[in-house]
Amino acid sequence: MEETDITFTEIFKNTGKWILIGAVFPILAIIIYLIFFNQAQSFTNSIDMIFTWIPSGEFIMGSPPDEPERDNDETQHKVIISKGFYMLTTEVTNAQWYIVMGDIPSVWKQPQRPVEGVNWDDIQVFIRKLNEKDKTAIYRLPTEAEWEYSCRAGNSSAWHCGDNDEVLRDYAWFNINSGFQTNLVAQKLPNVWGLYDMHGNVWEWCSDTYGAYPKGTVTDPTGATSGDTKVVRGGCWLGASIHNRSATRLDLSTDRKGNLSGFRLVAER
Ligand SMILES: [Ca+2]
Ligand SMILES: [Ca+2]
Repeated sequence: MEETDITFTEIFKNTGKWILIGAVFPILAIIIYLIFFNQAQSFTNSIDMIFTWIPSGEFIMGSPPDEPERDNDETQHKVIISKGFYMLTTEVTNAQWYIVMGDIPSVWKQPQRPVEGVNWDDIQVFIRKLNEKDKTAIYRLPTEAEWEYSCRAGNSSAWHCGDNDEVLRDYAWFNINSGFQTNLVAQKLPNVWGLYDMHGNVWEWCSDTYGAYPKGTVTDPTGATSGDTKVVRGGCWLGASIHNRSATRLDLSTDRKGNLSGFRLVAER
């Protein structure tokens, strides 16, 4: 018995060494891949928010002079988005707001409808609390440029799905099809980057102070340096298709709330 035990131990020592070497190399390879090559395409945080990766790039922000019903605050200029980021694939829902804030301020309170009845100041409180609660990422409102870049997803037409507002009905809730209320998020088709309801359902607050666009090319713009109002984007359930265009800009004071506006988040990690 004694001899057998010793022999077994010897064998284990030898093979164990090779098992160890065999195991270390794949683990090293995986670590190197994760550090240098992998940017996860999406992630879900602790309150079931699904974020998708938006790559860095550049685009023409604003609308061309011949776009029907455009506004004069949409002057085209080139914007460079120097860093990729994660964008929430849906508007923040009542369920997600409730988990963080403990109330549902919306007129339409179903869990999977977008939260509305929240102003820019309320959203700052939500973001601070979410950042305390969930350490998966750092959360903030998108800049107006990040919002339009994400909405267009490489498209320069009036809506991310083209210039025909008949087609828009498959992608957005607006006055033609909303039933004059918010609708559950992510029921319509997403844009090519996987984002739902960028047009319609609820207006989406951005971080920027509203002002005239800069002239010429800008990198990672963050809005006007002074002003009393913040930007909302994308239109809502009440608006006509022309008010839901990719380039449409509206501004509201930070304490303004109503059942037309909600928000989505950017995550950095
Ligand atoms: Ca929306
Ligand atoms: Ca405008």
